[in-house]
Amino acid sequence: MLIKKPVDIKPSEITPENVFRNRRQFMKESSRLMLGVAVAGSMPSIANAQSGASLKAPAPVGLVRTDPAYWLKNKFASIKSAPDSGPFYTGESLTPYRDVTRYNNFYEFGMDKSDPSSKSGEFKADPWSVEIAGEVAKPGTYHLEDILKPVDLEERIYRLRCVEAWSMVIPWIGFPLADLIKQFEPNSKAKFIEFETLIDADSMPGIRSIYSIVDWPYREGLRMDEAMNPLTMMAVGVYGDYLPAQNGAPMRLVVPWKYGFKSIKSIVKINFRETMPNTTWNDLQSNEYGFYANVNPEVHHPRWRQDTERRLPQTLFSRTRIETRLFNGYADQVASMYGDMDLSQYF
Ligand SMILES: Nc1nc2c(c(=O)[nH]1)N[C@H]1C(S)=C(S)[C@@H](COP(=O)(O)O)O[C@H]1N2
Ligand SMILES: [Mo]
Repeated sequence: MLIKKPVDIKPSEITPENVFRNRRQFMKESSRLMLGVAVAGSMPSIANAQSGASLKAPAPVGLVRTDPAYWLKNKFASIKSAPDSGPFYTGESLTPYRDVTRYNNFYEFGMDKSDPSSKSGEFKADPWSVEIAGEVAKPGTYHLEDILKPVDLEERIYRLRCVEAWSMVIPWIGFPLADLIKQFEPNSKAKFIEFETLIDADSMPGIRSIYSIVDWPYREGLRMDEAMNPLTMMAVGVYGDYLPAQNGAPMRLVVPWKYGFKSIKSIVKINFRETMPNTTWNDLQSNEYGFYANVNPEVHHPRWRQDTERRLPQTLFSRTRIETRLFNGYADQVASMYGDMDLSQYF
C-alpha cells in the first residue's frame, strides 16, 4: 500500500542523510577523543585533527543535483560542522532529506510542491555569475567562484517557516551574508539590499507556463541591518552536499526569522540601494505579504492563520502541529532591530 518497504527506498534517497548523520556522529566522537588529548596537554594538534574530521564527508552517489564544479568541491572539503547549542542549532529533529528536497516552493519550475524537484533537470548551476550593483565601491559581474573564495563554509541548522503554515528544520551549508557584503564595500547610501533570481525560460518551465502569475525575475530584499545580522546566511549546500536545483542552486539566501518567501533562490543579482526595493510577493498582493515578513503568530495572513504550523514531514501516523513563535524562535537575535516598529503595521 502506501507504506514504503525498505527495499523500495533507493540509495539515492537515503544517502545524504546517512552521510550527514555519520559525519556528525564522527565529529562528536572525535571531539570527545580530542578533549582527552587536550587534557593530556597537546593543544595545537586539536584544531588540525578536528578540521581533518570534517573532511570525512564523502560525496553521496546518485544524488539528484546539479554537477558541482571542482572549486566548490574543494571548498566542501573543509566545512565547520554545526554547533550543538546556540542559535545555529535548534535541538529539534531534522526534516528528512527527502522532504527538504521534494516539497519545495520554486515557482520558476512550477507551482506544485513537486515541480521544483521533478522539472529542474535542465537547470545548470555552473558556470554561474552574480552581478553586484548600486551603492558599492566594487560593482561588477563576478564568477561565483571568486565571490566564495574568501569565505569559510559552515553548517547551521535552522527552522524554515513558510507563510503557508508549514515548517522544516534544515541543516544548511553556507556563510554569513555579511561576509559577502563586506567584499564589495557598500557606501553610506546603501540602506537596502535587493536580490534577483535567474530567469531562464529554457531550463525553468514555470517561466514558460501560461499560468505563471509572477512578473519575473523573482525579487527579494532586506534592510541593511537585517542583511548584516549574523543569522542571515547565504547557503550553497544542504545536508552536507551541494544545493540541488530545487533548493536554489548554486547560492540562495536563508533568513530564518522571516517567512520562507524572503529566502530567495538561485541568485544572479545583488543590488545595494538607498530606497526599499519592490519584492515579488509584496507586488503581487501587498495586503497579504509585507516587505518585512517577520514570522509572527499574532499577525494572520488572510488565508492562513499564523499561530500554529505543520512541522514536516506529516505522515498518516503523525500530524504534528506546533505553536509558531515570534520571529520563528529567533527573537533573542533579531527583536532589537524592530524595537520601535508596529509589527502589525509593518508585517
Ligand atoms: N526564486 C525563488 N525563490 C524562492 C521561491 C520561489 O518561488 N522562487 N519560493 C520561496 C518560498 S515561498 C519558500 S517557502 C522557500 C522554500 O525553500 P525550500 O524549497 O528550499 O524549502 O523558498 C523561497 N524562495
Ligand atoms: Mo513559502
